[in-house]
Amino acid sequence: MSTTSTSDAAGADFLALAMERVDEVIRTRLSSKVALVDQIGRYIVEAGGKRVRPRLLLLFADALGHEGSAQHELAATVEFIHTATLLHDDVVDESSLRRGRATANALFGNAASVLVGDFLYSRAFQMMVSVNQMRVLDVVADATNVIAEGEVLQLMNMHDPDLAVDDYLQVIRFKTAKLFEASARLGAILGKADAATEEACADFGRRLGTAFQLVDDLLDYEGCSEELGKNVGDDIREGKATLPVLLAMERCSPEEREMLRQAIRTGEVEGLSQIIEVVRGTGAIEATRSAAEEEIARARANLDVLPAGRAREALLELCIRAVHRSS
Ligand code: GRG
Repeated sequence: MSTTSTSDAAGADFLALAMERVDEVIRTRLSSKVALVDQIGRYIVEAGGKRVRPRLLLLFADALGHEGSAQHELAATVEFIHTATLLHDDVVDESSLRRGRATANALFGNAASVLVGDFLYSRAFQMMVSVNQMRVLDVVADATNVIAEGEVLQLMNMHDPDLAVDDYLQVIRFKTAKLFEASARLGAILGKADAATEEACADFGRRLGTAFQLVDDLLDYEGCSEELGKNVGDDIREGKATLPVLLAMERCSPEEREMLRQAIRTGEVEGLSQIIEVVRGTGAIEATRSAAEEEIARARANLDVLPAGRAREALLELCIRAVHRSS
């Protein structure tokens, strides 16, 4: 075996071990005496998920020399916040499929879903307080507030076929990239990074998160529901103008443009397969992937501030997976 593959394997092992500790924290912190909280919390958490945000936090903490247990507590904290946003988002979007299963709202109803989201969100705050660092509270409180703003901005942009690309980008930086940024920054804070290093880590997270959402949005046109674990075409069904459709409208024929505009305005998609075909036919999916790749290239440049080693290698691997994924 080559030296590189040995160190890659060591890198993967250390992360897998750290994630086991995080899963342990998640299981412990999920528990509630209220049966329905316990049931829905476990339903969504045990459905899995890629756990990208906690990995990001652990990798920056490791790269910068942190060895304590605060990393596991905070990694679980960001995963709880992420899970709370998914529960709320599926209610807002009336989604029926998530992580390859019926959504919690489809199974337990909207009220229970929102309230258990509140439980996870407030439990996350108890967890972050337990770490006893003012900067941590500042970063997490700020991130959750921006995520909520992003979701409201998205609501305001709904059904607008004239949405500007910059306004779309602002939404994804708020609703998705902010939690990636916070996760990376928290790792840097635990690693006692200086201000410039912390900013480089945060910038990496922000750019990775932006690229991640761009890919999420293209998979809604390119992917298949079985692999994605959620329904394809949901965005256009909700009247959401994402980058693939915004770019497609710049590239297609006037008749096709009118069809796409009408779908965004009304969310009526009897011709969903035709819409998907138009978006695919314009090359808008490849263009969106290129935009994600450019963002990733800028993200990677930040990694020069980290010492070479297993964590930096794993962060590079995370970049590749963020763009080349099917779920
Ligand atoms: C509770 C703070 C709070 C806010 C509520 C509803 C809402 C405001 C925000 C929703 C934000 C949201 C769902 C953004 C999309 C983020 C995204 C790309 C989700 C999918 O993430 P993955 O692919 O999911 O990491 P898995 O299932 O792998 O964990």
